[in-house]
Amino acid sequence: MKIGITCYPTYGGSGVVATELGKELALKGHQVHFISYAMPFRLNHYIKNIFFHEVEISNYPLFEFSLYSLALASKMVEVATYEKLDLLHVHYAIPHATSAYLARQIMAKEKQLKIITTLHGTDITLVGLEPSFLHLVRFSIEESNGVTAVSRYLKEKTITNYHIEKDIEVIPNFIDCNLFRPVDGTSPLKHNIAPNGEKVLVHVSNFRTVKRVQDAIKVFDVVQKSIPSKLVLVGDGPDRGDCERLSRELHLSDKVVFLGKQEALTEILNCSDIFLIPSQSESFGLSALEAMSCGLPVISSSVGGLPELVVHNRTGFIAEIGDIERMAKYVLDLLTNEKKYSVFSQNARSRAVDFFRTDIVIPQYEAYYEKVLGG
Ligand code: GMT
Repeated sequence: MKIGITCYPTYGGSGVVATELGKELALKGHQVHFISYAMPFRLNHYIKNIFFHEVEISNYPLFEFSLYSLALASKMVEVATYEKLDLLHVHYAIPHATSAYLARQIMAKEKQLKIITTLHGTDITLVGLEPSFLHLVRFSIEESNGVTAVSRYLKEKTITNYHIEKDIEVIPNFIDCNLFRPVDGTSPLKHNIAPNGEKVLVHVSNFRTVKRVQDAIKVFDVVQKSIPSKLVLVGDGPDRGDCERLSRELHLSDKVVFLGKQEALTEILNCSDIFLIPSQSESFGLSALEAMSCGLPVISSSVGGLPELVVHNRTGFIAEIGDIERMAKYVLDLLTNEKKYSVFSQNARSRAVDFFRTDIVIPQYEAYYEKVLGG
């Protein structure tokens, strides 16, 4: 198949999923054309069957506000026409699904371009609900030829929030279990972070308010009072300054390590013992899946799609949003019981391998493409 993929190219789960999907499809012989304003960050080397088409944005003085959605639609038309695309698969509804709809309308006389929209999270649960976007998002979803959501939770939310009548297919996020895997032995990074054999808690996110990174710091504060430990925070975003301030206020500056955006995630995860994801909203929790695949038990909040990923009392623990004491208790429970920790660690890895492995999930997308193209 010839597939056009549009996503946000910067750090963020939806871009990661879209890029990894494109890479896997290309490996299977499909031709994949990424259409976005920049090269997706995980596409950092040449890969056979993958092409990138940059959306150029005109900065004519009259256009005080960027016309990205329109420029994207134009590029979609151009690529779909000249590369003879079978379908456009857009990730994150706003504005990608709307641009794709426009592209399809422009091409309607020459070609029946099919559009698949994958819903990821805040496009449905937060941004899309803003009055200025609600009608647009609803329309763009209804007009897509196919719609997928990354969890059952997100599917239900979409149906209730937008009164969607269209059928939505749940296709979960996936993980390359050969890349994200437990690695034995101590790395120089581990020695650097925890020179005295401290336990390591880790959190990875884009530091937006919905991630509640401050809760991770507060959980760690309780934990470090009982056992020698460190907290590694990976990523960057709007709440980072507040998190740094909180660490200083709690006198944790020498125990909380801010690593910023990192690409060597597997190495960092393999230096860590427990993954924290105390989010206020999380439609899936790809970062938690990456950690589980490396054998890390996950302590999460009970929101969104997290309970579809984390199995309470088996691969980790789930607590109410903001219940710092309980989350800390769960962390301590695992870190002070080696046998239990090891069982949870193996369970976490098995769950990633048994349910979310790339070669289980990618065929679901291929089958869905076939279905939409045949429909
Ligand atoms: O919706 C967002 O916050 C953005 C999006 C992203 O680009 O990071 O994240 C969402 O998509 C990920 C990939 O499907 C999911 O793993 C995240 O749970 C989801 N984020 C939220 O729901 C907050």
